[in-house]
Amino acid sequence: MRQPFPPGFLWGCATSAYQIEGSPLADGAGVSNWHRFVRTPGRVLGADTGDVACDHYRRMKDDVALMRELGLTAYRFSIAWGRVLPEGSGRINAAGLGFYERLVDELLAHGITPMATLYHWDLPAALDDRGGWLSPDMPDWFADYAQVCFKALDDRVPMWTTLNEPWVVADGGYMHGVLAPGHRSAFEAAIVAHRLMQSHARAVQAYRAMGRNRIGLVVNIEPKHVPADASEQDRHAARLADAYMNRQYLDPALLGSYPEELSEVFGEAWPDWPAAEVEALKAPIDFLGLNYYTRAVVRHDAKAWPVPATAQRQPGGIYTETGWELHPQSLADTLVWMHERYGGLPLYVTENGAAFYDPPVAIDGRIDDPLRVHYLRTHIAAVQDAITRGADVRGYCAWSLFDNLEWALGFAKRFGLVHVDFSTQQRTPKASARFYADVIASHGAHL
Ligand code: PNW
Repeated sequence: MRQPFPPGFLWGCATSAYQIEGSPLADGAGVSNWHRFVRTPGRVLGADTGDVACDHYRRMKDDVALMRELGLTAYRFSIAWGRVLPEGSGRINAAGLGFYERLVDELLAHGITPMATLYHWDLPAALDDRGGWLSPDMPDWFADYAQVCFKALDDRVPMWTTLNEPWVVADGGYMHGVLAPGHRSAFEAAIVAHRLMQSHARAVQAYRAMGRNRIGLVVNIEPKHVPADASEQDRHAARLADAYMNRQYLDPALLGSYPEELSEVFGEAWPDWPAAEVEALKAPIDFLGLNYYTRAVVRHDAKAWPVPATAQRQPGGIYTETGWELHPQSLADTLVWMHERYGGLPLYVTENGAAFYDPPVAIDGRIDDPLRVHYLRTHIAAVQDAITRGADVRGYCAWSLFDNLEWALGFAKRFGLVHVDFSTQQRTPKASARFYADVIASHGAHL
């Protein structure tokens, strides 16, 4: 028997600024690293950009009305740093900040809890020019920016997150280079990981001094499994993969230490950080956010870098359009693992969803996306399993409210519960949006 979802459990959708807003330079905003990256030939599929995206910056009121229609009780969005501080530090741009003030007011007027993320990958280009996440000044810049946001919005925003998926920032931006700024260096990635966690800790400390609500960290976790006939070498590779992707950020933030496997993963690129500096990465947070999409079944692979492991395709598995295996059981297991390893902190699923091929809008205006409905149903049930197994899970956000700019994959991959026609900006709720609305209306009883 599954326990019912607790009273007050939040039902949300998540988005991020650069992926949906458009109008990247409006009202005095500064250029971001992504604004540049999408203009670098060969970086983004189809040369797609966030110049218009879902035009949410201009359609915000209608979009919040749509959230209300679906019955969302929470909305997770991110703040574009360069709208607030065009040069990344120093001068505050009141007009840019004003957009988020209006968004938050609109959400509250519709009874929707705002969940604000300070950093979802769009860095002011002016800071990138000064070293970006490699710079030892980043923790100061980030803490200053965070305080501007807290000061303006903490009276209305009950839940904050510092960083979205620090692993993706370091790995995508500085190790493999598929995301902005597109560097490829293990030496840089190790430094960036450390600067990210220093910045997180500094923002949390600033919040403890001036905030009145709750602040946390959002990580992406992908459990690393091995096949039934795994060798000791396969198992070791899986442990390295787990340390690199799943514990590299949570351990310092919550336990004040880096996983010991990281020196093997990074080799000569792993800096010998002073113990006191590592201990200082630990800061008391109020909740953890989990972005969960898939698991990986890995084998040792000497050619893979930096972790000598590659994921094996599972015969009979269901795969999404981004090549991710559907595996809801791993969501339940991950929530229980986080609960046990990190001291029973309140947990939120801050992203969960799937890109599937969607049929075109039918004549009657409906879009049937049965695979996405199946994905959501099985994963929300997995959240309920985790609650039944004792994890303190307090909310769920589907990724994503809209089809949007899937970073380097452009607009080709659709994660939305709401279809967006990018030539007309017409929004059409898919069957998955209707399904989710019914789940919300029944507080999880109609799965
Ligand atoms: C997340 N991985 O990114 C991001 O937070 C979203 O902005 C993004 O649109 C969404 O997932 C869908 O991709 C991830 O390789 C990117 O494990 C890569 C991974 C995980 C999450």
